[in-house]
Amino acid sequence: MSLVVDSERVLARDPASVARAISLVEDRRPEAEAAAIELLRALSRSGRGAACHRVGVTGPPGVGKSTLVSALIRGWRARGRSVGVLAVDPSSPRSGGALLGDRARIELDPDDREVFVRSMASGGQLGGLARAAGAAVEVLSAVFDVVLIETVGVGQSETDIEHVADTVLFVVQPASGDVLQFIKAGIVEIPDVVAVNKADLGAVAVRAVAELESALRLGAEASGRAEPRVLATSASTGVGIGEVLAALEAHFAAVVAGGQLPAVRRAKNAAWATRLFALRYGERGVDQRGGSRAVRAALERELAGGATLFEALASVAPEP
Ligand SMILES: Nc1nc2c(ncn2[C@@H]2O[C@H](COP(=O)(O)OP(=O)(O)O)[C@@H](O)[C@H]2O)c(=O)[nH]1
Ligand SMILES: [Mg+2]
Repeated sequence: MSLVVDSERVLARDPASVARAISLVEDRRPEAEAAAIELLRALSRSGRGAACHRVGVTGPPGVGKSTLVSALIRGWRARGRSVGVLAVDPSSPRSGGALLGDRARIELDPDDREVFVRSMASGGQLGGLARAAGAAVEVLSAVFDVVLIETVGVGQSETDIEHVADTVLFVVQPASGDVLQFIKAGIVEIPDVVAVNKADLGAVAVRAVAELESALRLGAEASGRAEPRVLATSASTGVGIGEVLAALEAHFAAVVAGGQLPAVRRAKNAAWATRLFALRYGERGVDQRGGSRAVRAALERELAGGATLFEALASVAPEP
């Protein structure tokens, strides 16, 4: 495969070019990294990623994330917005539910060029997000109005999503112990919106909404963060989808209106870059660059100077 991807064709939403762009940022060979940096720089010059709304969708396996994502895609398409989806599949075979890719192929219009769905293996990485997910999100952000990132969240490990998303939607299902697990695992500080899916299961869903609301209220009081909306949904019948969509958009609109978006994204990028640095160079690499805080400060400087994620990592790399 040629390593050159035409950024103009990516920006024009040519599906094959978008797919190749993501393959390029996933490619770990050094020569691919140079081409990926080139491409990300060209996409970033377009300035198009600035207005994109990046939505992370996470939660335990089998709760209906993919079904909900399909419904959200249809909702945004009905509003004339283009949607790129990155579904990060767990490498573990012990997962419930179908892969979004398969579902989307069945339920969405295959000729609609304004929707793009891509799966990525998480490689068993802690946090469930693939190593290349941040760069893939950068690619999709330059191309689509909305980017959805679906990841499987299992307990405490699922915190990386907030570094690549502007808005985090947490999905749970009633009567599965999810609610309790959610509270115990300290995930209460991550979501901006919570969907209690499978509300068609009845009273048990109503109870789960109430329990979550009180837990999240306490969490918000403790952390000073805004209290997330909790909404009952039935992704398979479409109940509550419009409300979730509105809540996601309201969260993003508030961040944009407050003028915090550029600063929030810079901080998230720096946190994500620091995670990637540690994954790539290990504890020894971090120590060699003066510890985690120094690494983060150096990466922050690079990113503030306009470097892409990969460029920042390359400039801060430890001596071989
Ligand atoms: N009863 C009910 N089942 C649902 C609902 N949403 C999804 N499901 C089912 O739950 C299973 C897992 O859904 P999926 O979207 O693959 O879950 P994921 O693993 O979280 O992505 C599938 O059999 C879905 O048909 C819902 O709102 N109500
Ligand atoms: Mg899924």
